Amino acid sequence: MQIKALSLGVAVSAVLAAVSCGNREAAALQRLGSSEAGPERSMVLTPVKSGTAGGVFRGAPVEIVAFRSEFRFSIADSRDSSDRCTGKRPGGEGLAFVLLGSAPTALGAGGSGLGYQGLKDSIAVEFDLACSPDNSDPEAPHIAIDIDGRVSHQDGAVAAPVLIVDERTQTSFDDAAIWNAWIEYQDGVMEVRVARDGKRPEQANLRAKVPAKLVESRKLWPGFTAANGKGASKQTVAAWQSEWVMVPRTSTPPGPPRPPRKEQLIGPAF
Ligand SMILES: [Ca+2]
Repeated sequence: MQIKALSLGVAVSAVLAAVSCGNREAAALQRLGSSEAGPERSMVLTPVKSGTAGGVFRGAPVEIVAFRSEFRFSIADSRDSSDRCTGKRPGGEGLAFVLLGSAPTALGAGGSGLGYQGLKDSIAVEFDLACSPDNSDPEAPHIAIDIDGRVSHQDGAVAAPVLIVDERTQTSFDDAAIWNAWIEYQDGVMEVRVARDGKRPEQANLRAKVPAKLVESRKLWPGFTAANGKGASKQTVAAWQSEWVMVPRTSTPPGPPRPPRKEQLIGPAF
């Protein structure tokens, strides 16, 4: 609990210019907490230091009806353990892909809050490394969808957490390899896929109905948060590309649909 208190209200630390692909205007990235630019336009959300929390958000909002986002991430150099169950996996707490309904000015709670807990009016996909009994976490790395800054799987998640563990090797997305994640939203349904081999799985790992009002037809700041607890990992978003399906223009008669806005704000081209 001490870690959460320390991490609340971390102020904006910097605004980084970022190159966008195929856009009329360049978007910027807004950095929070411990995050820092890494090599090849990656973003290191947390260093290998316990108690740190970091985030990075699109500096300008999008107004969308649907989207696809793909990102590559790694969780490496794990030290000690943030896990408070029996498993004691080494490393930090994990990271979250966040869609925030207000301009990002501060991180949420760190530690088991992943830098997301307490960020109201939002929806997130968590990639949780450490079992946290107060959040009703399973004893293994898992993904889940959280809303309104609530990370407890009893009161916050919109679907049961899904374990991402290789049964044979017991490895997961904390194995220091590059993992890919695909997050897609359309018509009130969110799908999440993860893979270690870079190939988008046909079947979603997690598919859930989510409140459309948290995503559609409003100003939305997408980004990432991450945190370390007692243990620590270097948590990096190596690349991030998105296709935003923008809110249609209102005109009479209705004009042709707008093409999705494609952009890559982090990392080298996919
Ligand atoms: Ca956790």
